[in-house]
Amino acid sequence: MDYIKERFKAKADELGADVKDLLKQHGSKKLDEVTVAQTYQGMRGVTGLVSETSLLDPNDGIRFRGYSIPELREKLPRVPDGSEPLPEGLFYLMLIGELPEEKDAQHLSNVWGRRSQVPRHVFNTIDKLPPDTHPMTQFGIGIMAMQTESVFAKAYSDGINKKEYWSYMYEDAMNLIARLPRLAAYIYRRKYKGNVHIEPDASLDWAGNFAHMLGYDDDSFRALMRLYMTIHADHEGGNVSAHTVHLVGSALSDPYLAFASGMNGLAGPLHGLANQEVIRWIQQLREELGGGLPNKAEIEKYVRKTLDEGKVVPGYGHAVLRKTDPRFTAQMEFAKKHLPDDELVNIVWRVYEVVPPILQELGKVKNPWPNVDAHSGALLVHYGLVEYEFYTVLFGVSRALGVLASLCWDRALALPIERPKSVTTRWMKDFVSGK
Ligand code: AMX
Repeated sequence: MDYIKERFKAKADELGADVKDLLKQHGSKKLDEVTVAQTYQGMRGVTGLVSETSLLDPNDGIRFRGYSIPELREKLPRVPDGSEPLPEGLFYLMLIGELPEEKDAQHLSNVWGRRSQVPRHVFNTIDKLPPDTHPMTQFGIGIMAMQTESVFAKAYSDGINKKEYWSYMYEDAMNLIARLPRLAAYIYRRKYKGNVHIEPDASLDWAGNFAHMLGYDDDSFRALMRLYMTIHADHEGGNVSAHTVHLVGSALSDPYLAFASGMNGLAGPLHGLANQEVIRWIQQLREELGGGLPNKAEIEKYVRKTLDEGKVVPGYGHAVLRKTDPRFTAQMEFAKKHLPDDELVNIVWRVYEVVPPILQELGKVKNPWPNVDAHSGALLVHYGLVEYEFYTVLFGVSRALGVLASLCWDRALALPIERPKSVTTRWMKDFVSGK
């Protein structure tokens, strides 16, 4: 057995025993109380899920196994002379719960490189779609087409002991992560680069090779891709994409089916699609003003117009966060180092000065600060990746790391099928009137 898989199994056995103990001793202890409002309003603030890979603090932002984004940028392995962490290292951290050594990240690069072959029929399926199909739709269909490769689905249909589920799920998760960059690059090159494809470079790391297959071989773009793939990977368990993968996986749907479902959630404009919306929104602002760097008064007018039209300001707000997203800050730091004079990036920074007080003024927006999506598009545009409809696919490739590591944990801990209770408004009215 691969040594990382063995380590995972040992950690899972250990935690499994802890969980058993926890349930035996404290299983009936109350964690929370649920209000009528929470039931109607997206279950906000209800603690009802376990996700081992990361934990979100409303003020400090995301921590992956206890490590913040600035800490990860310092402590995770990098390529020689590299400035940004390797996502392989983050995956190891989320899966095993300990910081990896360089050789562990390298090992994952090699394993994923070896497993990265995408079957021909997946490309053939994508080729049948109208070229203007949204890249996220193509991505979801491509993942579904790849489900033919699920070792879990095959083993389950052959008949396996439930104690072995985790092992097949793990194999599927590793294969899927390995293949996603190739699939995503295929979709990009087919739609935007005349269907001319670039062969993988086996000497590169997972994110570096992804950048290469997309057609961007600049060193700082590769660094950006490593950072991008790291910071978008996980945001605890309740966000739409992570929760969906967990929910669908709980029915023992294999990782291809579960992950494709999560990607359909990521494709929503209030979730992952916000990154494309941000760039579209800024481009419209520029068009209205005839180009150039808008001043603060012009931005303010545009923001107010957006709100008056009953629209949200994309890239701002969050269901859990209550401060500027550290993923926004990490990208801002990257931009200050690599592209401080870029005009679009400077617009993003100026928007950051203007939007929060306006949203605060509304009195209802719980978090007026920028989230991850407010910055990512401007960085990509700088390097020439201007096709903003593709941005959520990049987010999705990264998100695979967190949600699939989590799915491995779900099966290793033998979590049951998820099935919360729902009620009707009739039931609710009877309940509040004491009937
Ligand atoms: N612009 C305008 N209004 C906003 C707003 C924004 N950026 N963020 C929140 N609001 C509004 C809500 O629409 C809601 O209005 P309503 O009562 O009239 O329906 C009110 O403020 C209260 O909302 P909230 O409790 O602060 O937020 P939420 O938890 O319901 O929603 C989110 C969170 C992210 C969907 C919301 O802030 C939003 O729509 N933001 C813009 C889209 C975006 O950037 N999404 C990406 C989030 C990160 C990610 O998943 N990738």
